[in-house]
Amino acid sequence: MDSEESEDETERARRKIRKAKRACRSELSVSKGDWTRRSYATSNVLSLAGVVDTLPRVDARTTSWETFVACFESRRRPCIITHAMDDWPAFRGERAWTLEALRQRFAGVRLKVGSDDDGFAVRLRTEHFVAYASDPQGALVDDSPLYVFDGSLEREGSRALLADYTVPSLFPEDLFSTVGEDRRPPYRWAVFGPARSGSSLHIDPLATSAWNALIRGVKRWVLIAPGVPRASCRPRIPGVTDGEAVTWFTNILPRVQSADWPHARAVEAIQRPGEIMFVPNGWWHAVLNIEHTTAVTQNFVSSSNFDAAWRHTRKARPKLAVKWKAALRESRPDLAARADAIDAENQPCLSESAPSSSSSSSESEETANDAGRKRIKKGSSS
Ligand SMILES: O=C(O)CCC(=O)C(=O)O
Repeated sequence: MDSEESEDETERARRKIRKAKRACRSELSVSKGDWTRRSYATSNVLSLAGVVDTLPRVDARTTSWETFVACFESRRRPCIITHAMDDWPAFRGERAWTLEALRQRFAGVRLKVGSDDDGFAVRLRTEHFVAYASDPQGALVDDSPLYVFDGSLEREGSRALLADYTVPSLFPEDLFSTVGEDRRPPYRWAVFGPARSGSSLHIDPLATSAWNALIRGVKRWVLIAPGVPRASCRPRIPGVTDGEAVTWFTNILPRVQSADWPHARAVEAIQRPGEIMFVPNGWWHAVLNIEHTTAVTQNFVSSSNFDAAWRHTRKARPKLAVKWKAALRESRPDLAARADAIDAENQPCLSESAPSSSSSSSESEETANDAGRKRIKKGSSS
Protein backbone atom coordinates (compact mmCIF):
# COMPACT_ATOMS: atom_id res chain seq x y z
CA MET A 1 0.00 0.00 0.00
CA ASP A 2 1.51 3.40 -0.91
CA SER A 3 1.21 6.29 1.50
CA GLU A 4 -1.72 7.88 -0.34
CA GLU A 5 -3.70 4.66 -0.15
CA SER A 6 -2.92 4.20 3.51
CA GLU A 7 -4.00 7.78 4.20
CA ASP A 8 -7.27 7.04 2.43
CA GLU A 9 -7.59 3.91 4.53
CA THR A 10 -6.96 5.84 7.79
CA GLU A 11 -9.51 8.46 6.78
CA ARG A 12 -12.02 5.77 5.85
CA ALA A 13 -11.58 4.05 9.22
CA ARG A 14 -11.95 7.39 11.02
CA ARG A 15 -15.16 8.12 9.13
CA LYS A 16 -16.63 4.77 10.15
CA ILE A 17 -15.57 5.38 13.73
CA ARG A 18 -17.13 8.83 13.84
CA LYS A 19 -20.38 7.30 12.58
CA ALA A 20 -20.27 4.57 15.24
CA LYS A 21 -19.53 7.13 17.96
CA ARG A 22 -22.50 9.28 16.95
CA ALA A 23 -24.77 6.24 17.01
CA CYS A 24 -23.52 4.91 20.36
CA ARG A 25 -23.51 8.22 22.21
CA SER A 26 -25.83 10.65 20.49
CA GLU A 27 -25.57 13.00 23.48
CA LEU A 28 -21.94 13.75 22.57
CA SER A 29 -20.86 15.81 19.58
CA VAL A 30 -17.85 14.33 17.82
CA SER A 31 -17.03 17.53 15.92
CA LYS A 32 -17.21 19.75 19.02
CA GLY A 33 -14.71 17.56 20.87
CA ASP A 34 -17.11 16.12 23.46
CA TRP A 35 -15.31 12.75 23.37
CA THR A 36 -12.18 14.35 24.83
CA ARG A 37 -13.85 17.11 26.86
CA ARG A 38 -12.90 15.71 30.29
CA SER A 39 -9.24 15.12 29.40
CA TYR A 40 -9.13 11.76 31.17
CA ALA A 41 -6.34 10.72 28.81
CA THR A 42 -4.02 13.12 30.59
CA SER A 43 -5.36 12.46 34.10
CA ASN A 44 -4.13 9.81 36.52
CA VAL A 45 -7.24 7.66 36.22
CA LEU A 46 -5.17 4.67 35.06
CA SER A 47 -2.79 4.83 38.00
CA LEU A 48 -2.84 1.71 40.19
CA ALA A 49 -0.93 3.39 43.00
CA GLY A 50 -2.69 2.69 46.29
CA VAL A 51 -4.96 -0.01 44.88
CA VAL A 52 -4.91 -2.94 47.29
CA ASP A 53 -5.90 -6.21 45.65
CA THR A 54 -7.46 -8.39 48.33
CA LEU A 55 -9.10 -11.08 46.23
CA PRO A 56 -8.05 -14.67 46.92
CA ARG A 57 -6.40 -16.59 44.06
CA VAL A 58 -7.62 -20.13 43.43
CA ASP A 59 -5.36 -22.46 41.46
CA ALA A 60 -7.56 -24.46 39.08
CA ARG A 61 -4.91 -27.21 38.82
CA THR A 62 -5.22 -28.11 42.48
CA THR A 63 -8.80 -27.14 43.36
CA SER A 64 -11.67 -29.53 42.86
CA TRP A 65 -15.12 -28.34 41.81
CA GLU A 66 -16.50 -29.51 45.16
CA THR A 67 -13.98 -27.38 47.04
CA PHE A 68 -14.63 -24.38 44.81
CA VAL A 69 -18.39 -24.66 45.38
CA ALA A 70 -17.99 -25.12 49.14
CA CYS A 71 -15.51 -22.26 49.62
CA PHE A 72 -16.63 -19.73 47.01
CA GLU A 73 -19.68 -20.39 44.87
CA SER A 74 -22.18 -21.45 47.49
CA ARG A 75 -20.91 -18.70 49.83
CA ARG A 76 -21.05 -16.10 47.06
CA ARG A 77 -17.43 -15.13 47.60
CA PRO A 78 -15.69 -13.59 44.60
CA CYS A 79 -12.20 -14.79 43.72
CA ILE A 80 -9.71 -14.98 40.88
CA ILE A 81 -8.96 -18.35 39.33
CA THR A 82 -5.50 -19.02 37.95
CA HIS A 83 -4.21 -21.66 35.52
CA ALA A 84 -7.63 -22.45 34.07
CA MET A 85 -6.87 -21.05 30.63
CA ASP A 86 -3.22 -21.98 30.19
CA ASP A 87 -3.96 -24.17 27.17
CA TRP A 88 -6.52 -22.00 25.40
CA PRO A 89 -5.61 -21.11 21.81
CA ALA A 90 -7.02 -17.66 22.67
CA PHE A 91 -4.32 -17.28 25.32
CA ARG A 92 -1.21 -18.88 23.82
CA GLY A 93 0.05 -19.58 20.32
CA GLU A 94 -0.66 -18.10 16.95
CA ARG A 95 -4.41 -17.78 17.50
CA ALA A 96 -3.87 -15.81 20.73
CA TRP A 97 -6.18 -12.79 20.92
CA THR A 98 -3.72 -9.98 20.36
CA LEU A 99 -5.14 -7.01 18.50
CA GLU A 100 -2.93 -7.74 15.50
CA ALA A 101 -3.92 -11.42 15.31
CA LEU A 102 -7.59 -10.49 15.63
CA ARG A 103 -7.20 -7.97 12.83
CA GLN A 104 -5.57 -10.54 10.59
CA ARG A 105 -8.16 -13.24 11.22
CA PHE A 106 -11.31 -11.14 11.46
CA ALA A 107 -10.55 -7.91 9.54
CA GLY A 108 -13.94 -7.66 7.87
CA VAL A 109 -16.02 -9.06 10.72
CA ARG A 110 -18.30 -6.45 12.23
CA LEU A 111 -18.10 -6.42 16.02
CA LYS A 112 -20.60 -4.80 18.32
CA VAL A 113 -19.33 -1.62 19.97
CA GLY A 114 -22.59 -0.40 21.46
CA SER A 115 -26.27 0.24 20.88
CA ASP A 116 -28.01 3.18 19.27
CA ASP A 117 -30.89 5.13 20.81
CA ASP A 118 -33.38 2.60 19.43
CA GLY A 119 -31.49 -0.30 20.96
CA PHE A 120 -30.00 -1.59 17.70
CA ALA A 121 -26.46 -2.91 17.69
CA VAL A 122 -23.76 -0.57 16.40
CA ARG A 123 -20.97 -2.51 14.72
CA LEU A 124 -17.48 -1.75 13.46
CA ARG A 125 -15.24 -3.91 11.29
CA THR A 126 -12.41 -5.42 13.35
CA GLU A 127 -9.82 -3.71 11.17
CA HIS A 128 -11.39 -0.32 11.89
CA PHE A 129 -11.64 -0.99 15.61
CA VAL A 130 -7.97 -2.04 15.72
CA ALA A 131 -7.00 1.13 13.83
CA TYR A 132 -9.04 3.17 16.33
CA ALA A 133 -7.35 1.45 19.29
CA SER A 134 -3.95 2.93 18.43
CA ASP A 135 -5.09 6.15 16.76
CA PRO A 136 -3.68 9.31 18.39
CA GLN A 137 -6.92 10.99 17.33
CA GLY A 138 -8.98 8.01 18.53
CA ALA A 139 -8.90 5.71 21.54
CA LEU A 140 -5.60 7.12 22.74
CA VAL A 141 -7.29 10.43 23.59
CA ASP A 142 -10.98 9.63 24.03
CA ASP A 143 -12.23 9.95 27.60
CA SER A 144 -14.17 6.69 27.42
CA PRO A 145 -13.25 4.85 24.22
CA LEU A 146 -15.51 2.56 22.23
CA TYR A 147 -15.56 -0.94 23.70
CA VAL A 148 -16.25 -4.17 21.82
CA PHE A 149 -18.79 -6.20 23.76
CA ASP A 150 -19.99 -8.74 21.26
CA GLY A 151 -22.51 -11.31 22.38
CA SER A 152 -23.33 -12.89 19.06
CA LEU A 153 -20.26 -15.03 18.63
CA GLU A 154 -22.16 -17.74 16.79
CA ARG A 155 -22.58 -15.38 13.80
CA GLU A 156 -20.92 -16.51 10.62
CA GLY A 157 -17.81 -14.29 10.81
CA SER A 158 -16.99 -14.50 14.50
CA ARG A 159 -17.85 -18.16 15.13
CA ALA A 160 -14.17 -19.17 15.00
CA LEU A 161 -13.62 -17.29 18.27
CA LEU A 162 -15.68 -19.93 20.04
CA ALA A 163 -13.10 -22.59 19.21
CA ASP A 164 -10.38 -20.57 20.92
CA TYR A 165 -11.53 -21.17 24.50
CA THR A 166 -13.29 -23.72 26.67
CA VAL A 167 -15.46 -23.22 29.72
CA PRO A 168 -13.23 -23.70 32.81
CA SER A 169 -13.80 -26.98 34.62
CA LEU A 170 -14.76 -25.14 37.83
CA PHE A 171 -17.94 -24.01 36.03
CA PRO A 172 -19.45 -27.27 34.78
CA GLU A 173 -23.08 -26.22 35.29
CA ASP A 174 -24.95 -23.97 32.88
CA LEU A 175 -28.61 -24.46 33.68
CA PHE A 176 -30.01 -22.06 31.07
CA SER A 177 -28.52 -24.34 28.42
CA THR A 178 -31.47 -26.66 29.05
CA VAL A 179 -33.84 -24.29 27.19
CA GLY A 180 -31.68 -24.33 24.05
CA GLU A 181 -29.35 -21.87 22.32
CA ASP A 182 -32.13 -19.95 20.58
CA ARG A 183 -34.24 -19.32 23.65
CA ARG A 184 -31.73 -18.77 26.42
CA PRO A 185 -30.78 -15.23 27.45
CA PRO A 186 -27.47 -13.85 26.04
CA TYR A 187 -24.62 -15.43 27.95
CA ARG A 188 -21.22 -15.12 26.29
CA TRP A 189 -19.27 -12.14 25.00
CA ALA A 190 -15.92 -11.34 23.43
CA VAL A 191 -14.67 -8.16 25.07
CA PHE A 192 -11.97 -5.97 23.53
CA GLY A 193 -11.27 -2.55 24.98
CA PRO A 194 -8.71 0.24 24.98
CA ALA A 195 -7.41 1.83 28.18
CA ARG A 196 -10.14 3.87 29.94
CA SER A 197 -12.94 1.80 28.43
CA GLY A 198 -14.78 -0.51 30.80
CA SER A 199 -18.06 -1.35 32.47
CA SER A 200 -19.67 1.02 34.93
CA LEU A 201 -21.03 -0.36 38.18
CA HIS A 202 -23.84 -2.87 37.66
CA ILE A 203 -25.31 -6.17 38.80
CA ASP A 204 -25.66 -8.89 36.21
CA PRO A 205 -29.25 -9.62 35.23
CA LEU A 206 -31.44 -12.56 36.26
CA ALA A 207 -29.17 -13.24 39.27
CA THR A 208 -26.62 -14.90 37.02
CA SER A 209 -23.03 -15.35 38.15
CA ALA A 210 -20.17 -14.69 35.75
CA TRP A 211 -16.61 -15.59 34.92
CA ASN A 212 -14.41 -13.18 33.01
CA ALA A 213 -11.13 -14.45 31.53
CA LEU A 214 -8.47 -11.90 30.73
CA ILE A 215 -6.27 -12.75 27.76
CA ARG A 216 -4.26 -9.56 27.25
CA GLY A 217 -3.90 -6.31 29.20
CA VAL A 218 -4.87 -5.32 32.74
CA LYS A 219 -8.30 -4.76 34.28
CA ARG A 220 -9.05 -2.98 37.51
CA TRP A 221 -12.11 -4.31 39.35
CA VAL A 222 -14.23 -2.95 42.18
CA LEU A 223 -16.83 -5.29 43.70
CA ILE A 224 -19.50 -4.26 46.19
CA ALA A 225 -21.40 -6.84 48.20
CA PRO A 226 -25.07 -7.63 47.47
CA GLY A 227 -27.64 -5.52 49.24
CA VAL A 228 -26.00 -2.09 48.91
CA PRO A 229 -28.68 0.26 47.54
CA ARG A 230 -28.21 1.72 44.11
CA ALA A 231 -28.63 5.26 45.44
CA SER A 232 -25.48 4.76 47.53
CA CYS A 233 -23.15 3.16 45.04
CA ARG A 234 -24.48 4.42 41.74
CA PRO A 235 -26.05 7.80 42.46
CA ARG A 236 -27.27 9.88 39.55
CA ILE A 237 -25.58 13.26 39.65
CA PRO A 238 -26.68 15.49 36.78
CA GLY A 239 -23.75 16.73 34.75
CA VAL A 240 -21.36 14.37 36.53
CA THR A 241 -22.42 10.76 36.07
CA ASP A 242 -23.00 9.48 32.57
CA GLY A 243 -22.95 5.69 32.72
CA GLU A 244 -19.31 5.38 31.69
CA ALA A 245 -16.88 3.30 33.74
CA VAL A 246 -14.19 5.98 33.79
CA THR A 247 -16.70 8.47 35.19
CA TRP A 248 -17.74 6.10 37.97
CA PHE A 249 -14.11 5.40 38.91
CA THR A 250 -13.31 9.12 38.91
CA ASN A 251 -16.35 10.55 40.65
CA ILE A 252 -18.10 7.85 42.66
CA LEU A 253 -15.40 5.43 43.76
CA PRO A 254 -13.80 8.01 46.10
CA ARG A 255 -17.15 8.22 47.95
CA VAL A 256 -17.38 4.44 48.16
CA GLN A 257 -13.88 4.36 49.63
CA SER A 258 -14.38 7.24 52.04
CA ALA A 259 -14.34 6.66 55.80
CA ASP A 260 -18.02 7.56 56.14
CA TRP A 261 -19.22 4.99 53.56
CA PRO A 262 -21.86 3.18 55.62
CA HIS A 263 -21.66 -0.24 53.92
CA ALA A 264 -19.16 -3.10 53.79
CA ARG A 265 -15.85 -2.06 52.23
CA ALA A 266 -15.66 -2.50 48.48
CA VAL A 267 -13.31 -5.23 47.28
CA GLU A 268 -10.62 -4.28 44.78
CA ALA A 269 -8.62 -6.43 42.40
CA ILE A 270 -6.14 -6.06 39.59
CA GLN A 271 -6.65 -8.78 37.01
CA ARG A 272 -3.75 -9.82 34.80
CA PRO A 273 -3.54 -12.03 31.70
CA GLY A 274 -4.34 -15.67 32.43
CA GLU A 275 -6.57 -14.81 35.40
CA ILE A 276 -10.31 -15.47 35.52
CA MET A 277 -12.54 -13.33 37.71
CA PHE A 278 -15.47 -15.06 39.38
CA VAL A 279 -18.37 -12.68 40.12
CA PRO A 280 -21.10 -14.35 42.21
CA ASN A 281 -24.70 -13.37 41.60
CA GLY A 282 -25.92 -10.11 43.07
CA TRP A 283 -22.52 -8.46 43.46
CA TRP A 284 -22.14 -4.96 42.08
CA HIS A 285 -19.04 -4.71 39.93
CA ALA A 286 -17.24 -2.07 37.88
CA VAL A 287 -14.27 -2.59 35.58
CA LEU A 288 -11.77 -0.17 34.12
CA ASN A 289 -9.37 -1.32 31.43
CA ILE A 290 -5.93 -0.07 32.43
CA GLU A 291 -4.31 -1.17 29.17
CA HIS A 292 -5.82 -2.42 25.97
CA THR A 293 -7.50 -5.70 26.94
CA THR A 294 -8.92 -8.75 25.21
CA ALA A 295 -11.15 -11.04 27.23
CA VAL A 296 -14.04 -13.44 27.12
CA THR A 297 -16.84 -13.62 29.65
CA GLN A 298 -19.78 -15.92 30.30
CA ASN A 299 -22.76 -15.70 32.62
CA PHE A 300 -24.34 -18.78 34.09
CA VAL A 301 -26.77 -20.30 36.51
CA SER A 302 -25.60 -23.24 38.61
CA SER A 303 -27.09 -25.12 41.55
CA SER A 304 -25.59 -22.45 43.82
CA ASN A 305 -27.50 -19.47 42.38
CA PHE A 306 -30.47 -21.37 41.01
CA ASP A 307 -33.03 -20.18 43.59
CA ALA A 308 -32.23 -16.49 43.05
CA ALA A 309 -32.09 -16.94 39.28
CA TRP A 310 -35.44 -18.72 39.30
CA ARG A 311 -37.09 -15.88 41.24
CA HIS A 312 -35.69 -13.25 38.91
CA THR A 313 -36.49 -15.15 35.73
CA ARG A 314 -40.02 -15.90 36.83
CA LYS A 315 -40.62 -12.22 37.40
CA ALA A 316 -38.69 -10.66 34.50
CA ARG A 317 -39.09 -13.36 31.83
CA PRO A 318 -42.26 -15.36 32.73
CA LYS A 319 -42.55 -17.14 29.35
CA LEU A 320 -38.93 -18.19 29.48
CA ALA A 321 -39.47 -19.41 33.05
CA VAL A 322 -42.26 -21.74 31.94
CA LYS A 323 -40.03 -23.29 29.27
CA TRP A 324 -37.09 -23.46 31.63
CA LYS A 325 -39.00 -25.34 34.30
CA ALA A 326 -40.32 -27.80 31.70
CA ALA A 327 -36.78 -28.43 30.45
CA LEU A 328 -35.46 -28.86 33.99
CA ARG A 329 -38.23 -31.32 34.72
CA GLU A 330 -36.50 -33.61 32.18
CA SER A 331 -32.83 -33.02 32.93
CA ARG A 332 -32.78 -31.75 36.55
CA PRO A 333 -35.99 -32.84 38.32
CA ASP A 334 -34.39 -31.83 41.64
CA LEU A 335 -34.22 -28.21 40.50
CA ALA A 336 -37.68 -28.25 38.92
CA ALA A 337 -38.93 -29.35 42.35
CA ARG A 338 -37.05 -26.45 43.94
CA ALA A 339 -38.72 -24.08 41.48
CA ASP A 340 -42.09 -25.61 42.39
CA ALA A 341 -41.38 -25.02 46.08
CA ILE A 342 -40.43 -21.39 45.44
CA ASP A 343 -43.57 -20.90 43.37
CA ALA A 344 -45.64 -22.34 46.16
CA GLU A 345 -44.41 -19.75 48.63
CA ASN A 346 -47.21 -17.30 49.37
CA GLN A 347 -45.07 -14.18 49.35
CA PRO A 348 -42.17 -14.96 47.03
CA CYS A 349 -40.94 -11.37 46.86
CA LEU A 350 -40.27 -11.14 50.58
CA SER A 351 -37.24 -13.38 50.41
CA GLU A 352 -35.79 -11.33 47.56
CA SER A 353 -35.66 -8.17 49.62
CA ALA A 354 -34.03 -9.82 52.61
CA PRO A 355 -30.54 -8.40 53.16
CA SER A 356 -28.84 -11.76 52.85
CA SER A 357 -30.31 -12.59 49.44
CA SER A 358 -29.24 -11.25 46.06
CA SER A 359 -30.04 -7.71 44.99
CA SER A 360 -33.69 -6.86 45.02
CA SER A 361 -35.49 -7.62 41.83
CA SER A 362 -36.25 -4.00 41.02
CA GLU A 363 -32.64 -2.99 41.60
CA SER A 364 -31.44 -5.68 39.28
CA GLU A 365 -33.94 -4.86 36.57
CA GLU A 366 -33.06 -1.18 36.72
CA THR A 367 -29.39 -1.99 36.44
CA ALA A 368 -29.92 -4.30 33.52
CA ASN A 369 -31.97 -1.67 31.72
CA ASP A 370 -29.40 1.04 32.25
CA ALA A 371 -26.79 -1.31 31.02
CA GLY A 372 -28.76 -2.51 28.03
CA ARG A 373 -29.42 0.96 26.62
CA LYS A 374 -25.82 1.71 26.00
CA ARG A 375 -22.71 -0.26 26.09
CA ILE A 376 -22.63 -2.57 29.08
CA LYS A 377 -23.32 -5.82 27.52
CA LYS A 378 -25.70 -7.84 29.47
CA GLY A 379 -29.00 -6.51 28.21
CA SER A 380 -28.73 -7.85 24.68
CA SER A 381 -26.70 -9.92 22.30
CA SER A 382 -27.82 -8.28 19.08
O1 LIG B 1 -14.69 -6.74 31.34
C1 LIG B 1 -15.56 -5.96 31.65
O2 LIG B 1 -15.72 -4.85 31.14
C2 LIG B 1 -16.52 -6.37 32.74
C3 LIG B 1 -17.61 -7.15 32.22
C4 LIG B 1 -18.64 -7.37 33.24
O3 LIG B 1 -19.09 -6.51 33.89
C5 LIG B 1 -19.06 -8.69 33.47
O4 LIG B 1 -18.44 -9.62 32.95
O5 LIG B 1 -20.08 -8.83 34.16
